[in-house]
Amino acid sequence: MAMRALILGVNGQDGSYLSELLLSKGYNVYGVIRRASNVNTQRIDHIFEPEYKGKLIYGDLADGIDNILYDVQPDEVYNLAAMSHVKISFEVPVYTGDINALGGTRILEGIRKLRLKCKFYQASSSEMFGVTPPPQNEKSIFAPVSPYGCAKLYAYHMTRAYRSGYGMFASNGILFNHESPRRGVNFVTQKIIKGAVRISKGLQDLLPLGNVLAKRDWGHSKDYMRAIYMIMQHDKPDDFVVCTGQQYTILEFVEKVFAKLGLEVKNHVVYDDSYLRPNEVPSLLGDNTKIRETLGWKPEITLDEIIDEMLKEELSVGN
Ligand code: NAP
Ligand code: G4F
Repeated sequence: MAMRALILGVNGQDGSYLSELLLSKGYNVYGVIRRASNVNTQRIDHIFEPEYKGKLIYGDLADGIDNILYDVQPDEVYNLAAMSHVKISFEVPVYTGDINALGGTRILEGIRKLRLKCKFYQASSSEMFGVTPPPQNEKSIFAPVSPYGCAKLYAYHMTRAYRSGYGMFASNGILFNHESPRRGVNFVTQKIIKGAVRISKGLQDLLPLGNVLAKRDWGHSKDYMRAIYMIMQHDKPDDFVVCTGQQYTILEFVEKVFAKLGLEVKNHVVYDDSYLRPNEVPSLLGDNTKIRETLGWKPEITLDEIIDEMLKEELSVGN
């Protein structure tokens, strides 16, 4: 019988790539979407229409999803749902805690109460390392400095607590930043790509950015969804850092994009302090030794290839 996967956050960047991966492996994929006042399934319409339409179920982590768990009876549950923007988490810290911290607990508790035998994956984040100096790995100290990072750390520890306390197959992937053409528009990579393309087409002159000296370890969402699938197929539940081990500043990312379009950074990029956060995570650079040696995973898509793919997609759409 086909395996049944339930994805929370199915219409997000990662949920869309994970759906494609699991369907290619013969899974029955069910996804939870929130009611929105406008269409919010653009990333997955090509996947779930028309034959999978019935497998998108309305739900919200604010509410709990026991009824969905009961109806779907999944073999694997992937919790990718979150208020995923770090800067915005400072504006809505309580809501961020409700969804990103307690949301995961609601799922874990639902699985436990319903006595389901399913595996559980929690989308943990390198933002949990906060101000801990790089390189960061599974043994590094967690020192989050944002409501987002603090909430994610709560869910990380609850996942471990349900694993040790109830013997559940519950694993964390601690993923560093990952991007793609499906990345949300207000994350820095997509903002730079869209801005640069608009500048190259004469539709915009300036690109305002905040702290361009922050450093990130960027991979591709597709590579990282392959990693979390491998984490879930491991012979035991465990926690893994997923990263490339390569680091760039935001400015270096801008320079790469602008060079590919023949643009001069100094003519267009301006500093705007409204994009600063109350606390910054200055330097993320992961060490992926554990997942490479234990599961044989390694990233396959380079940052230049990510930029090329994002640019190609952006240049192909009208602005
Ligand atoms: P994303 O594109 O922002 O997707 C987030 C998903 O969560 C969306 O489907 C969103 O639905 C859903 N969601 C938000 N609030 C919800 C709620 N209350 N109930 C149910 N669903 C809700 O984020 P992503 O980049 O795919 O990231 C996936 C997960 O990995 C997130 O948990 C994120 O925090 C984590 N993560 C991401 C990265 C990264 O670099 N991308 C790194 C580490 C960890 P709507 O469309 O309705 O908002
Ligand atoms: O693209 P960002 O908003 O991503 P951030 O804050 O690193 O968070 C992302 O990665 C986390 C993993 O570490 C995920 F858990 C989280 O869900 C999300 O996917 O910002 C990257 C950097 C920051 O240092 C920020 O201060 O870019 C800097 N930045 C400079 N100017 C900007 C801007 N960020 C945004 N979003 N917009 C700017 O104009």
